[in-house]
Amino acid sequence: MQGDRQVFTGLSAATMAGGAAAYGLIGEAAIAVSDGQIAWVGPEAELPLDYADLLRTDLGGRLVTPGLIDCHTHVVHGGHRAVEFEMRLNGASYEEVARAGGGIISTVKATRAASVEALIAEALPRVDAMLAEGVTVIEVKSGYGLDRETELNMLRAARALARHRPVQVVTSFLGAHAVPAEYKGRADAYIAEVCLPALKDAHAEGLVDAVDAFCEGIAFLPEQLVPLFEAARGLGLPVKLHAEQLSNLGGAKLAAGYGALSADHIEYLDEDGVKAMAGAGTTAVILPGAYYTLRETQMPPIELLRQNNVPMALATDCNPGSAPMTSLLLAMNMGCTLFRMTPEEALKGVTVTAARALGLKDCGMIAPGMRADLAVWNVSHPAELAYRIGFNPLHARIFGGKN
Ligand code: DI6
Ligand code: FE
Repeated sequence: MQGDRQVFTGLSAATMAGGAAAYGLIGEAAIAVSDGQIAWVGPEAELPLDYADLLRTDLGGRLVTPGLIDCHTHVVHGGHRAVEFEMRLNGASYEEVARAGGGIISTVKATRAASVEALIAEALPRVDAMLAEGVTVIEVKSGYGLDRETELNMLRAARALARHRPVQVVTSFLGAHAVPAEYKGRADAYIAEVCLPALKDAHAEGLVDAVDAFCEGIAFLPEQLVPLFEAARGLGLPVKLHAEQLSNLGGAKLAAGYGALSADHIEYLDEDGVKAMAGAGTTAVILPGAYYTLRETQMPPIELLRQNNVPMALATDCNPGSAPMTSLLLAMNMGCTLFRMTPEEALKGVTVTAARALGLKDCGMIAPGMRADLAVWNVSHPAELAYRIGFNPLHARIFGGKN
């Protein structure tokens, strides 16, 4: 690294910081970095004298965006479900897969069997794939433990990722992801006896940044989540929700009532839910990788979200069941091709709006005072980032001013 204060020149900057130009684009720009933060950004010709003598790096005309933010992942988990994927493609029914020990329960088994060290080691290659595409912030959920100790271990592993790699990790407690076999048919008891005590302990250990849950017929009904959201409120933790993924149970509305940061998936969200989110300032997190993997046909209500000014983020949902995906660039492409989002909405969705979905105020834009998280791309136009399929044009990744 080249010192604490430096200037990048010879670049165009998709600042994502608003303004008249699409992408907040500034051509022939310069970015001054000081103490890990962005000190100045603007046309190179207007670089203030204060920065004129600093070490300069010419980026050869490349595009610079904020570092990308993957705001919804289950990147920490044990094992994989490729065999189940293969069984299904060979004609096995859902029941046969379940009888052979497949589904979410198989991931719970593998995750419970793994040590914290093993969970970290399994997650790191997936994290590396994300970082290789310019990701500088990753949200990581628990939710494959479904017992106190394993839920805490998943969050400990998530926190440790930020000690192994130059990346910010934001955690979500997802104890209410599924009802474990030992509580089958007793979801309320599971919440009271396992989820709430585990949340309290995880919070006391500093492991929780937000509380998430899966609101669905196969998981938890809205009224079953009230005690969890009340507990989150009591602890001063923000909430978010996997809502309206497979059916409309009014989850997004419940979450909005608690001032949720985000409602995620939302394929089956209706206008009522959109309006509730708009009123609460809740961000929509769009997850096209799960839609694709499940061969869903119900699209999230993109146009309604637009009309109601609900900001849309995009994420991988990286998980072993419905989205074995680590590419945020591919999520951008899918958001455009499958859901007709624009390339600018897609780039906002993995930068400024993703930061908002996580309640982060110091990243997601190239603007003074933001942490100097930057992605430098071998592309000339920002739309190229969502346009290409399976091609990674990253030239360099800078986290907190360091590459
Ligand atoms: N929604 C999903 O699509 C995943 N979890 C969730 O809440 C599925 C997780 C899995 O199958 O492992
Ligand atoms: Fe998810």
